[in-house]
Amino acid sequence: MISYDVTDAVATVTLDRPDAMNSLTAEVKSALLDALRRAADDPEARAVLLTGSGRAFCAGQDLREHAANLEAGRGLADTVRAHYNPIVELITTMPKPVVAAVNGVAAGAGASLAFACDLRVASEKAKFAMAFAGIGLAPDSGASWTLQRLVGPARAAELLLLGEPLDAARALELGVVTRVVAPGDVLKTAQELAVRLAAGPTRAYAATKRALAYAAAHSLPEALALEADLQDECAATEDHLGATRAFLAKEQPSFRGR
Ligand code: T3D
Repeated sequence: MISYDVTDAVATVTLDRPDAMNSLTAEVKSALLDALRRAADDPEARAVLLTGSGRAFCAGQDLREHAANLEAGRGLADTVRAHYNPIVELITTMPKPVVAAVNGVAAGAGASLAFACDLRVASEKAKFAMAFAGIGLAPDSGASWTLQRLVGPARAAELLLLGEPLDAARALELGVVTRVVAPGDVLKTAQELAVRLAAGPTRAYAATKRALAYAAAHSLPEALALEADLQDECAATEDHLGATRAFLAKEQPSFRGR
């Protein structure tokens, strides 16, 4: 259901349930959380790639399991708190960059997963479907937070209330995705981006993620204070010293993530 592989310092986590468009059962969500925890803790991995197998990235909640829960009187079976929230918190806070290779449709919580990543490479055939309202639900898995930061509050309201799918070209225009490429090039392009990030200053990237998340919900003086602390931390890294020396020697820096 979920595969995990580390190559060239990139941990690739693949949703592997193509017959159901990689939709998310409780079992898949637990396995996804485990794989993301493994990637976050893996000293061999300095960047993470999240993708789906087959023609979809992820169709969101498995609606067959969801219907069974509703019919049995279990409601949502607490999956938002137990699964979706920790998955999204982990993607957004893990101290390494996470790239989504959006190989096909990303719907509901599947779109939210892509929005939670730091960068998104999409297939020309991908689309983002804010499918929540279509089945009488409100956004979850962070879409209320991430989407408006990507496109602004007015567009986020439009996308979430009207639920009209966003094709890849429009997603690029609105800044939802970093790059749009031919379907056969999605994984390769996302891997190249992830490999590039994995060869970068991992601790500075971690600090950048923290600074961006913090600044989104704090005042300028508070953001400045955290920037100063994080810059002290970065300044004490081997990578910073090495890159500064490399600059002065007119050489390319070589980052080790330390
Ligand atoms: O506990 C909670 O539920 C709370 C959390 C909620 C978070 C959410 O994610 S809510 C949103 C849930 N997702 C959706 O509403 C999306 C439903 N799917 C679709 O709208 C469409 O299937 C797609 C836009 C994703 C793709 O459309 P299309 O035309 O390319 O494919 P299709 O023919 O509709 O689907 C192909 C198969 O995948 C089909 O199965 P079949 O008939 O071949 O056996 C379809 O039922 C299945 N499938 C697609 N999405 C889901 C799914 N099966 C289970 N769950 C799905 N989400």
